[in-house]
Amino acid sequence: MQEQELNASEPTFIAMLEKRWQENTCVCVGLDPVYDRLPAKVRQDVSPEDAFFAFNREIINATHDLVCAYKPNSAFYEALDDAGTRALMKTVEYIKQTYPRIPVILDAKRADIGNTNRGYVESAFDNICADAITVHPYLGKEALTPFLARRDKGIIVLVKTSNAGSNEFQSLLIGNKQEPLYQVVARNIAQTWNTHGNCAIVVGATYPSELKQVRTIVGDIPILIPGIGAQGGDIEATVRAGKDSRGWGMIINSSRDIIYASKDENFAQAARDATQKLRDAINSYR
Ligand code: OMP
Repeated sequence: MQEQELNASEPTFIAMLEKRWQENTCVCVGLDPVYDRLPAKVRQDVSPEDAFFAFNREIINATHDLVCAYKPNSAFYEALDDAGTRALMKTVEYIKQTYPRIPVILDAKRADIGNTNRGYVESAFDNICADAITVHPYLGKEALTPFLARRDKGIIVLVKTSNAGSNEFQSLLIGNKQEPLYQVVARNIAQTWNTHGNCAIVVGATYPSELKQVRTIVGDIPILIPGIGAQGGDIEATVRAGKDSRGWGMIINSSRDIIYASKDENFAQAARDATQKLRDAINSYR
């Protein structure tokens, strides 16, 4: 596998993230638009593609100074077919051109055999131009090598997901030590996958005690934490369990609670208010 050389003039995903944390924000806004939920004003007289893009642009313009990252989830764009893919690409391009210091996480939860992963890598990083991608660990490090070789990008691996049924596999006790699988995944990432310092992991805010365990295992590796807001994760418990040794290290995502804070014409201002409230609450517990 050809290793990607670092371009000194282009900051890595992790470097971009560190800068945003220094600006006192751990909030990630999830750009997860659903056509029927968009304000009528945004949908009026335009194609679904333009409606998605206009909605995202308004949310981004209203929140850019408050966030450490944006996270579009590809499912919401794939649901619109080609038009959705174009809206996703326009959204990432808009962030890159207008707010180039804000990293974009493509939430696509990819991973296949190594050869196939080359296609995912090209799509996410060279076509869509995201700074990071979410992947699942099921096929192991060997298969993920095309992702891990991209030193410039963030490879964000699922460890303990926020959904109610995540225990089915992720908490199975395995090995001589009878450890939960998610802890073994976290340890492997910290000890053997992160040789280029480009890994991050995902732990849901709905599992604060697991989050605390994982933080102990992975040290200061960044943790993407979804599940605040619509899924009911508690902000105080999340921050106390998830912060790193410096008091940051978290990418705390909220999607629906922010982007649908209002369905009216004031939706962008409402998204800003919700983002600010979340940022301030997080900071009050750091
Ligand atoms: P809201 O529940 O609307 O805030 O959205 C959460 C976002 O985070 C969605 O895009 C989910 O797909 C994503 N997510 C989870 O909710 N749980 C996880 O365990 C992992 C993710 C993710 O990887 O971002």
